[in-house]
Amino acid sequence: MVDIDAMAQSIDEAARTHTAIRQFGKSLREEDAYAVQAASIKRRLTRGERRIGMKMGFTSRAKMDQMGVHDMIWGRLTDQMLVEEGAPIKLADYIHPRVEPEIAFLIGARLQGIVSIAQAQAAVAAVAPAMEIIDSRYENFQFALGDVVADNASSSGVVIGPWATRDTDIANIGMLMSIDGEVVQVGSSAAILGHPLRSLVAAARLVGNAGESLEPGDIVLAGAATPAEALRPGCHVRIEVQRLGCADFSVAA
Ligand code: OOG
Ligand code: MG
Repeated sequence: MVDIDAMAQSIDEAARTHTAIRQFGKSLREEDAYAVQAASIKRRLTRGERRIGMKMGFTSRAKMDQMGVHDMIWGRLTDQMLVEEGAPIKLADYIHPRVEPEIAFLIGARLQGIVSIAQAQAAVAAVAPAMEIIDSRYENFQFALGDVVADNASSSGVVIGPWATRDTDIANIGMLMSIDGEVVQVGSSAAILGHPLRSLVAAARLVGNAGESLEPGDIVLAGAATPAEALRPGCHVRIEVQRLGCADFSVAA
């Protein structure tokens, strides 16, 4: 018997106290792992956090190869994860955080289930350059598929830049992430399933499988286009996305 609630509590505690835990390992099946994720998010919502959308994971080859997981996954975002520009984050609030370049969608109309790229695009209100701060709750930032799913796909922080109109062409735009002025990752939005909108199509299907939907006002992260980079004390991180502009945040010294 898998004790979903006990696992959810242990992951939630790990996140809350910034303390790494042992991996559950390969015996945790994907289906049970999503139940653990849902239960651990429920604990956060009970504490007063608000759901703001979802994130896709492992939608690029670069991310799959970096982490050794080759299945698409998803996680839930809450308002507590939003990082405001100009308010430095503290490393002490995390375990071993990393940052990665992303594209964010703002949902304008309900989207769920099997949809076409055109339908997905029509449901988008706006797109933005973004970064995700991921922080695995497992020792050494290592996990099997079930582990990372249970851990809400390592979701930890979200930085969103200015919103652009939904008809901005994002099929193949340059994405450049720099730390303290030095370029650390360069990629293209095309690395995300060939087109970031395909990630939104997958997002609609995956939340649909869970009996949920993407609602107006939701944020959806399409998944990183490049590998993630470790955060260091005092660093300043910037993402620059062609046609979409920039987003920034810093880490307290
Ligand atoms: C899991 C989350 C993957 C992405 O953008 O591919 C992800 C991890 O890498 O820890 O967020
Ligand atoms: Mg990500």
